[in-house]
Amino acid sequence: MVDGDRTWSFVVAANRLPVRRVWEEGTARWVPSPGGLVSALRPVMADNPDAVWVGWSGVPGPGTDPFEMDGFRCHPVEVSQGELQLFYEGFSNATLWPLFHDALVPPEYHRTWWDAYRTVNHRYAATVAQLAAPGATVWIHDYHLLLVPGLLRRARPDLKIGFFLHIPFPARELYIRLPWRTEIIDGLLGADLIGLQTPLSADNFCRAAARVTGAPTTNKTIHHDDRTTRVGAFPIGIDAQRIAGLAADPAVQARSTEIRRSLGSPRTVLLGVDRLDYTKGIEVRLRAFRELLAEGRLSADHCVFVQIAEPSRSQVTGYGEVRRAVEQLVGDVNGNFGVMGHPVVHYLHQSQPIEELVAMYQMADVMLVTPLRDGMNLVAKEYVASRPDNSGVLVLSEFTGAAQELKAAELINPHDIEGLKAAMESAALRNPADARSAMRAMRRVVRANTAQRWAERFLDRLALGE
Ligand code: GDG
Repeated sequence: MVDGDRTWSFVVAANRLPVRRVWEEGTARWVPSPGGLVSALRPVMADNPDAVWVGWSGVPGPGTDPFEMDGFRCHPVEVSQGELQLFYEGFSNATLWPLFHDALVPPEYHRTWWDAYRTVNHRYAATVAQLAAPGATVWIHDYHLLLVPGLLRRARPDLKIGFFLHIPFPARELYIRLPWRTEIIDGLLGADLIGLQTPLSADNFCRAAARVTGAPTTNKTIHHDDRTTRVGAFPIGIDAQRIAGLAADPAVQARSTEIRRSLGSPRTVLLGVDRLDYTKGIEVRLRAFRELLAEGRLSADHCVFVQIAEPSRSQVTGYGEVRRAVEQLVGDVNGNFGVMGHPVVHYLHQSQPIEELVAMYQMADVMLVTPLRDGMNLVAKEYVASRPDNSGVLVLSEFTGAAQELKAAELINPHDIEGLKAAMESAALRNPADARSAMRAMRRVVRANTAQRWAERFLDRLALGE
């Protein structure tokens, strides 16, 4: 039990808590919710008696009392079923998500969604204001909570406020379509430090802020309302040690061998691992694969393509469509190129535990990460961290944050299908020795910029105040 009336010197606020509520045989319990953010913040949160995490439990309806789980002190925020539809599925995932990903599907603008977004952001800000000790540091995360820095600044001018955006910030010309563009920029400018995944996103944000507020922006600082907000690129990393540990685990290795055998021990395994999201470019890579098979440049006798598509946001516009398109392509490729008992594409629309993902990373010769737009893409980094023998080829979209760091990957433009096909073909036929130096270079990057380092760099800069 955690004392709900006490205050804390370090507060993290994110849409979700680091744990989620599950119901088994009529009883509810909390289970850890693995993910990049949780492992990044573990070193600065877990077992720090003065740190608390504010977020939603994942279950709509009345909140529960604060509690401690897996070393994290958690303070749940209530989100109702109606708010879930308007704030989460609506404004967060059908307005902001598509707009911030280059309007890959048309963003929808509804005033009722915006009202709910404001209400929920007010609730988060009020909760944090009540929990933060005098002069505390607060770190707010992602596009669900863009108004919280400003609301909090007004309520608690004494706080040090950091904000990190996990998704891209779009070009100014796109951003200014948003009917509430001024309110959102004002909200963000309540922070002392705003972190983005890439220098391009940081530039985009500064330009949008200058356009909307008319405030002078110099060298990644914005002066507005007698305050200065600093803006910087802080590319997120992964818990490389944990992934490497799993890759070295004999049980995971055995599973990897078993999966490959179950695929018919093909010469080349190509792999995609994504949330089933229209930003991830799953269709593009399937179409490229189909053409390579049709042109005889790759052969179904030697190649197998495995696509893991984690179910995601099935109620939101655009997600049903991408699922149907992907499943139709899988059926088409298998119908035309598979043989009885040996499909050429293996497709799972199921969530997989990280151990299973690492076993797949280990058995894949070619990893296909082809998003049309992605803030970072942790899957690319996890693949690299799972290849201790330096084998394997990463085909990586230029439009991911990861491409800024993993320059030795086989970089592709996912809009250029001929270029993508050429990269997939050469990756599938690559001499393993040629691939080794690229993988070695990428492994150095992934090991140097871990999630833990990312959190330290952000928090150090926030503490410095310059
Ligand atoms: C957003 C931004 C940014 C676990 N089980 C499955 C699964 N996981 C884990 C993966 C990986 C994570 O989920 C997915 O992270 P990504 O970065 O690839 O993608 P998003 O979910 O879109 O994350 C992104 C990230 O925030 C962090 O800042 O990099 O740009 O969009 O750790 O191991 N993943 C999949 N299936 C599973 O069953 N696909």
